[in-house]
Amino acid sequence: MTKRALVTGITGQDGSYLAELLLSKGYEVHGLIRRASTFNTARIDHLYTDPHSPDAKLFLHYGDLSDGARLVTLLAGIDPDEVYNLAAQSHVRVSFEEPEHTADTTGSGTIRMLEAVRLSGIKTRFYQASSSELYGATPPPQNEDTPFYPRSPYAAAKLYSYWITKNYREAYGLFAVNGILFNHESPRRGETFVTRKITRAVAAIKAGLQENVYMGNLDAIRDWGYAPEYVEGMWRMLQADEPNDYVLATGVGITVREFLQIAFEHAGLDWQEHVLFDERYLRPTEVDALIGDSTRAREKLGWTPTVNGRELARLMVDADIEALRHEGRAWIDKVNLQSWKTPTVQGSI
Ligand code: NAP
Ligand code: G4F
Repeated sequence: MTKRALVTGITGQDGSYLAELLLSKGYEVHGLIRRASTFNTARIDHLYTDPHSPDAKLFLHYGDLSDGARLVTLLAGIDPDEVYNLAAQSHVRVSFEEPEHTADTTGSGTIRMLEAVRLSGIKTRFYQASSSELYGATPPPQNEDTPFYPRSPYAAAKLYSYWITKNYREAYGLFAVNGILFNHESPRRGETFVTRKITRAVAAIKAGLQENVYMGNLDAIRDWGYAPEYVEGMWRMLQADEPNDYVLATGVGITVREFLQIAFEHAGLDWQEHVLFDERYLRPTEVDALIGDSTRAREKLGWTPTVNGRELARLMVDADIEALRHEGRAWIDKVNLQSWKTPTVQGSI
């Protein structure tokens, strides 16, 4: 029997890798996408085939986590074996500027999905994209027993989602799990998250297209892993005999400063000659240090990460230098629209 999965957030970094993984395992994959005035499917275009073809395995459906009725209709129609709820306003800094929207999408969106599962009467397994941001001010190492202390509207919204997922597991016997994922990156990472912002800047500076990059707090420590390995962990959580919550992390924490240093050095550049400070990239409340202990996932799921932050910096610089070489003018134009060159173009992200 072909398994069916529904992925919300399929157009995002993780959604695209998860769709690839599920298709490679023979799943029929359904993705929720938002209607936009321009195409927003660049990360999954390579997976898409004409839905009229008998070989089609990937199907996209318009919808939004703010529209509960639509979610019920979709779930009832698709009747998936597995649901991966990855959709969210996922940017921490932006959540301070759009706290209400973040609460609606990143928080209430989860209860809409869970209610859609319950009201549609389907039998499915449910993955919730929880986050190491939940730990916030609690010092590392952090594991499943570490107390939460959220430090942003984003983290507070994810805290609600974490608990409501657990509640539906206990109240309704739903096979629902929280993946408490530490930061994970890739060449597909959104351009305004710090790793990608740095590696794109390195590529542009190396090519002589810009001189500087403006950054915020360089002292923050993050446990950066590789996104394709983390979506494998998500899938493993839904294959377990019993539902449980799991941390996914490498256990290696490095500062933003060290990531910068490695990324610039990899391209033969000195970061101190190109990095400037702009307070707009600071957060009203910062998360100083996240370093995860993923013993439970390693022991119970056999999940083992192989790429840490230092290796990622080099991998992502190589990918951005190659992308610039390959896409040429189009990539440069995209660079020019981003905030690091002309900080007035965009908001404080
Ligand atoms: P991402 O690249 O920002 O992708 C977010 C996805 O959510 C996009 O597909 C986006 O659609 C969709 N989305 C946003 N608002 C929506 C709405 N109202 N209705 C429907 N879809 C909506 O995020 P990611 O890095 O792949 O992360 C995936 C999930 O894991 C997120 O929930 C994130 O908070 C969580 N997480 C991420 C990390 C990490 O380090 N990456 C760590 C822990 C947890 P558009 O493409 O149309 O914008
Ligand atoms: O890359 P970031 O924006 O990621 P952050 O805030 O850690 O959140 C990411 O990981 C979470 C998991 O822990 C996810 F839940 C969330 O969805 C997202 O994927 O910032 C990382 C660090 C922060 O301490 C920030 O203050 O980098 C620091 N930073 C310094 N300068 C900067 C900048 N961050 C950004 N985005 N831009 C800067 O110029």
